[in-house]
Parts: sequence; C-alpha cells; structure tokens
Amino acid sequence: MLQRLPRHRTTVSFACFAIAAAHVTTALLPRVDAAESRPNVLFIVSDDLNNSLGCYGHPQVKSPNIDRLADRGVRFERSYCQFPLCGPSRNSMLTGLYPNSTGILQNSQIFRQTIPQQISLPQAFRRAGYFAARIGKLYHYNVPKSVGTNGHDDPGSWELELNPAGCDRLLEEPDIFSLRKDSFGGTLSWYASPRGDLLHTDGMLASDAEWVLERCARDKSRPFFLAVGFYRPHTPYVAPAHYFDGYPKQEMPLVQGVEEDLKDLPADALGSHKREHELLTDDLRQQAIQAYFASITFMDAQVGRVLNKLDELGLAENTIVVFTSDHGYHLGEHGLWQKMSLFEESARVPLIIAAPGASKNGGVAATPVGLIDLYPTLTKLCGVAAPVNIQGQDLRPILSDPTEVGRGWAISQVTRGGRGKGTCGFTLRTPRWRYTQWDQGRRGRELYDHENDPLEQTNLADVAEHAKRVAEFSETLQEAAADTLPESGEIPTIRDGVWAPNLTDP
Ligand SMILES: [Ca+2]
Ligand SMILES: [Ca+2]
Repeated sequence: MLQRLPRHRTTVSFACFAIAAAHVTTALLPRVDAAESRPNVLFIVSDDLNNSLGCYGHPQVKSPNIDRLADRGVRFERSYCQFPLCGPSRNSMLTGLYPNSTGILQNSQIFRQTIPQQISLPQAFRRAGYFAARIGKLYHYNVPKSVGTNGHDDPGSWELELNPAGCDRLLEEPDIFSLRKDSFGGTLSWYASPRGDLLHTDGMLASDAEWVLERCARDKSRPFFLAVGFYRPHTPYVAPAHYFDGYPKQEMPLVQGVEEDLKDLPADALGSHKREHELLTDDLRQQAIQAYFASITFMDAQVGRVLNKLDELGLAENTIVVFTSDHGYHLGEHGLWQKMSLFEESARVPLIIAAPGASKNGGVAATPVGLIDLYPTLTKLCGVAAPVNIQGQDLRPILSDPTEVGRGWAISQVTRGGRGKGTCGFTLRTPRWRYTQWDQGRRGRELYDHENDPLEQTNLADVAEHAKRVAEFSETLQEAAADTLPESGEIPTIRDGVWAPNLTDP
C-alpha cells in the first residue's frame, strides 16, 4: 500500500521523552541521520470553528494570532471539509480518504473498524522516523465528556498522547447555561468563566504544546509532527470572562429574513435543524454568538502561545504550520445552528499553511480545496511516503503560486435519515458556484451563485435559464461522488474486533 515502506526495524531512542512520556513506542521506527534537516510539522486543528476570523474578513471577531500566521503562510479562501461532522471529517482528513472510502459516516467510530491497515497521516510520519505527538482532540472525542481521555483515538498514530482536562470540564459544568439542562456537547451552551486561561483545557493544551516543543528543540535528532487539537469554540462555549467583554451582546449579528429564505429549499437542506433551537429568543441568540466569538478569541490566544514558543525556540524556520478546523458552523443562517448542513457556513473551514521556503508569504488562494488535500501536501513537503490510495491533491503548486487552480473544485457530503435507510447529499463548490443534490437529485437540488449571492439565499436550481448549468454540474458531481468510493466501489463497513490494528506487520 505504501510506495516506499521502511523495511528495516531499528530502535530509535528519543532520550528527552524516555521518562516523561505517558506512552512511548519506538520499536518500529527506522533509523535516521542525526543531522536531521527534514521540516517539522505543527498541525493545529480547532473544533467547530467556522470562518469567523479577522484574516477571513470578519468585521467583529478578533483573531490576531491566527491572522499573524496567515501573514506568513498561504490562506485558502475556499477550503471545505469533506463531511460537516467531527468524526467523519477528522477520519477523512487524517487518512487522506473521502468518507465513502473510510466508511466513517458518523461519530464515535474510527477507521480502524473499517479499513484497519490504512496508514494514517501521523502514522506515515512515524514510519518515516518522525516523532508524532497528539495533544487534545485529533480524532473524534465526545466533547466535553471525553475531555481528559483518549476519546476515539488511534494509538497507532502517535508516540505520545496528552489529554489535559481543565476547569471547563472538571469544575464548571454545573455553572454552564444550556438550552437543554445538563446537555453541553450537542446543545448550545455557554459560560463566562471567572478562571484564567491557564486553567482551561485549551490553555493547558497550549502549555503542553510548549512543553513538547521545548523538548523537541533540545533534541533535533528527529523531526516532529506535533498535532494540537483545541476544543474551542465547540460547545459548551466556555472561555474566561474577559474574552466576552470584547463582544457586547447587543452588537452580535442576528440573521434576518429566514422565513422567506426557506421557501425555495428542499427539506433535506434543512435536515440538521434541531427542535431545541426553537427555544432560542433573539436575546439567547446574541448570548450564544457572543460566547462563540469569545471562545474563538480565547482559542486564538492559545494558538498564539504555541506560535510564540515555536519562534522563541528557533523552530519556526524549519516547521510547517497548518491551522484549520474540522468543519464550519452555523450561527442562525437559514435558521440553522451548528453543523451537518451543506451550506457554505457549515462546509467551509479556515485553512492556513505556512511552509517556510515553500509558500508565498501572505498569499491568498481562491481556488477551492479540501481537508482531503492535507495528507498528500504534508507528506510531499516532508518527503514522507504516502499510501497510493489517498484521494486528495498535492497543494504545493498552490502554496508556491496561490493563483494556481489545482483541481478547481471541492466536494462535501452529509447523510440524512436513520442508519441503514438513510440517504446522502453531496455538494460541489467551484470558485463561483455551489451545486448541491440530495439523494442524487431525487430529494432536491440547490444552485447558488456566490458572485451575486454569497449568503446562498436564492436557490437557482429550478430557474429555467440555469437548466443547462444544473445538468452539467449534476454530471460533474456524480463523477466526483463516484470517485469518493474506494477501488472496490463499496463503502467499507464496520467490522467487529478490528479496533486495535496489527501495527507490527501491516
Ligand atoms: Ca467538530
Ligand atoms: Ca432561499
């Protein structure tokens, strides 16, 4: 499956971790030269973060640290997740396969249950001799209940895993306001905490990242792949109170004209609607948005601490930094909140790649790309062997020239209906258009012209003058959707007893 498998097995010691590490496995790593010049990777993923960031032009949200990273890397203006839900999106991103090829179409599952021998992205780096560490949420976690545990993690992906749990998880849950009492992870819920940054889970994640980076700086005999998965702004939106102060509640934007907007939509387009959202008043909506924005700025400050440490240790010039999110998020558009829709707000993610020497600093790429593209890009940038079956594109040409078009489109999917009898919706994003079809069009179609309708208010799919365009997009989408399947043509199914992969003889 791999192009260049390391055949020899040599034990490599990583002295500074030998005592401190909670979980260290070095037996399978190939020997590498002491004079290590391959770049490191710092892979930062935020949870449930949409594009409400300063560098993406948001008029209110303050994200100075992520903006600073955008200035020194390439910011992808149109980047999309492959499935707007944590587990399916993260399994896709970390295997380089579309959800139809991982078989992971819901949460609380991991690709080891479907395609156990697939080499994950961090695992590919491990096999090339990298030290791979995870701090916080990379694969799916039940937030907040699994915070402080491994969640639905993949042990084969990492040599070191750190799972801090802060006051937001251990102390403050009784104080959190929720639309449904005592329900935090799936329900809109928030709290302005009186406790400081360092006591919160994401603050602890940043401290742990600083700790790991300090040790990596001391021993450069092996390059690192450090993945830091922040939990905010996922619900509950808990952040230190002073971050709320930057967002006066009465200034929080409320979406207008929802009733009119919904008239031209197929039911599946709104399938992520939850009844509990009907409990929202305008006052509660503004409180929720205030807390979501406060959580973003809090998370941004923690990103800043990690980036500062990278600079301080002199690691920045040889470290590729990626910042992204697992999917987008609705804040009332089309009457929707949270995720699981195929509208722009839910499918779109921030994506910044700062690859020293390989990216055009401060560049902005307008061509649509996907999280699926991270695997081939990072492995190519680092000279790491990747499995031959990965499905994304190499973004290096776009990093060096952001006007490069690449594939030119991105595709995302989502499921509707119950397990076994559900259907699928796919959406295709080109630089100008979004075309969506539900159950291959049997349950409806949508077409939006982003040049004239960036909020996707007017569904043009049934407008006669666009009939030819709809037919063409439908054909392109069907082909692209067929290509999301593995070579077998079948979506892999969950098998019993394969949670733990055979990592000794893949
Ligand atoms: Ca998520
Ligand atoms: Ca509409």
